[in-house]
Amino acid sequence: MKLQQVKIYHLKMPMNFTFTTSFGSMDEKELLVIEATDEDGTVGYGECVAFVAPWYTEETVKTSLHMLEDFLIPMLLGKVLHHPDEVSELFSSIRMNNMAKASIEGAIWDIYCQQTKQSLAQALGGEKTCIDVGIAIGLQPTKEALLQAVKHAIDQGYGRIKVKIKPGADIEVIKTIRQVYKDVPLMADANAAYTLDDIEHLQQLDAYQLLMIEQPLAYDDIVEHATLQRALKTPICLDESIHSLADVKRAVMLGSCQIINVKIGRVGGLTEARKIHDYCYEKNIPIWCGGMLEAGIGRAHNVALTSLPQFTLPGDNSGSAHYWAQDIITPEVEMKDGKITVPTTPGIGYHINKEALAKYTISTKTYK
Ligand code: OSB
Ligand code: MG
Repeated sequence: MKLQQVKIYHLKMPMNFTFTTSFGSMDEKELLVIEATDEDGTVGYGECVAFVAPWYTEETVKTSLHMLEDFLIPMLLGKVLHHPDEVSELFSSIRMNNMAKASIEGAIWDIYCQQTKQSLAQALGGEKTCIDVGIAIGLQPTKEALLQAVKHAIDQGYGRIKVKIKPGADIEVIKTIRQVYKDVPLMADANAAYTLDDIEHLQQLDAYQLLMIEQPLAYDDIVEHATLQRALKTPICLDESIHSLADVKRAVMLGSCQIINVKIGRVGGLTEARKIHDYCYEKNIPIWCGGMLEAGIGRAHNVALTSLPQFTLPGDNSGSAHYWAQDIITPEVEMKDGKITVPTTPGIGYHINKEALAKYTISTKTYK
């Protein structure tokens, strides 16, 4: 492989719903689509999952553009690569900026898979033919809206419900759902909204058989989560705190969590995500694939990654139609009876819908 050209599409896509977390609300998504062309003409696609504002991690759409344009793309153009695993090694001299790194690494994985005539799932070592998926429900304005959203999700077939919580909208939220749905696999995501002062408060969640509580404490903490985990029966799952396999090892060493949420963008790409998978497989630590409200390309990468065996818990990878009036891939990612079929055709397994891509594009830039 030798990259000859990279084209970045900057998209703005209206969402089907307003997504509210402990930080604030979103009803549209800006994202970058990375179109990389090899010297042999093979074209691969990646998606940058960073948001416009740095509320989840430090990255934004603009910082990603900057990193891609000024550092990452120049490192890759004209460089001979034998395997996509070499990309993260090449990028190791650049600190963090994992979503930017992952976006172009993903496009290179796509090229590699097409050239070697294998699906992305297969190239990563995926075994499942279909994956179980869950849904993430944002904070709702009323109890009625919350129950309505949960009912809709269950009716659609989602096998695991995640709800966002924050101080003032936590125990009641979970209690409201549990009173109606006694057995539904349920979990809560706090997006770093609590501190160790809330230990006793959070212990109330132990009464509701939650699968886990995701990222209760600070976005950059691994140490205090160990204290909280010792005080809770409910398993802790780390999301924001995990940027690498090294972070996973630290969390395991300290007992900061029992479950890991793996996001390709947050950990810097598929190669690092697979390393985390392999480590957790060995240690028998349950993992699942998190979501970043992806458009189709990022979603396709998530589906492929989730086909690996240690992704034993349903991820936040709902079907395209949940998020978008029209996705940018064809066919769209389809969820049926709580499952998504893993594609077997070479590459990411979906085609780019050029018309939809053009419709949502607000600017493009080409690098050669
Ligand atoms: O914390 O997992 C999170 C969305 C954006 C940023 C962070 C998170 C989320 C989700 C939604 O929970 C997952 C999805 O449906 O893509
Ligand atoms: Mg989360």
